[in-house]
Amino acid sequence: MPTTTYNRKGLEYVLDGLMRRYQERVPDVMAVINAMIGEDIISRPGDIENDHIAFRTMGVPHLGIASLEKIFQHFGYSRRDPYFFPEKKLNAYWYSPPAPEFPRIFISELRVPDLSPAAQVTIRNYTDTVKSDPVDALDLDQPEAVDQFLHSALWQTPTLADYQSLSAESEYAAWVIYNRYYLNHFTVSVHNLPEGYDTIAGFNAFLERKGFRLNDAGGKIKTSPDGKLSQSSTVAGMVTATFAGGETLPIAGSYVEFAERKVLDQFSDLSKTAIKREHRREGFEAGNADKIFESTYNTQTQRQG
Ligand code: OOG
Ligand code: NI
Repeated sequence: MPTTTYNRKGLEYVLDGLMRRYQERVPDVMAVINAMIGEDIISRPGDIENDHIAFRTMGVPHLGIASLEKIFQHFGYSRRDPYFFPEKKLNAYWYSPPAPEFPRIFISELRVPDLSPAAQVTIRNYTDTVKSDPVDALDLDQPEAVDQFLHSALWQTPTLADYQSLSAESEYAAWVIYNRYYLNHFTVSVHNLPEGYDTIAGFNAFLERKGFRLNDAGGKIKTSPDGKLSQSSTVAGMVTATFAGGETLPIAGSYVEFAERKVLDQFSDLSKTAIKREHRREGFEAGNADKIFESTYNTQTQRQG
């Protein structure tokens, strides 16, 4: 790992700002944390290891991954492996943090040119007002400015009709046109939790006992082919969206994810206390991610039972 110099305080400020808005919008965040405290799994919210956070973006000129990634690269993050989701028409990368106490970041992007001409026009009607990369105009050494940027509108509030027509073709497109850079999820690392809660199977059982609804696309546990990365997630709660004409509609907001990274075979003889992040399975898995995206899709949010 190269040594990087980065603004640690600034990064903490930006991540705290993201988490604060996310907690306010997503009741499941505090509900999960409080359930963990109530069950003595942790004693305070700060005990949770955040495996990663995730953003969604529009792949159009001046926006998308190429724009948003610059913020996190400035704070010492490094771009890692690419992922491609042909059916959902998405690209993604993950980013490793400058120090292991910070979360990884997963940024995806809608492949707008792959959509129908009509959907492209609808999206470009909003995003074409952005004439240059807004991140280039930001002073990245001012964490307050970055925090503001991540929570302000990049384009006009969509109309209900545009939201609905986009949603019919790409639920991801509809999610981004309304929700923008709001945090899509944070992720509780389960492998360092007390026994019984330190596997996705055990943690899911706890969550369901507490009444949380889990995304069941591809099964409630998504596991990589190497068997070393297992993930699950809640179904996104609904937020009341207010559209350009003043109409309101409950739409999918954000969700909470859970991840278990197993120790790599070459470190299998390490004692439990010697195991650090670098000894565990890194990165992401396209097959898992493909199903996790559906945490905000109608097939999950409108599911009965
Ligand atoms: C991201 C879905 C993928 C993961 O950990 O693989 C993901 C999203 O829903 O935007 O988070
Ligand atoms: Ni994730």
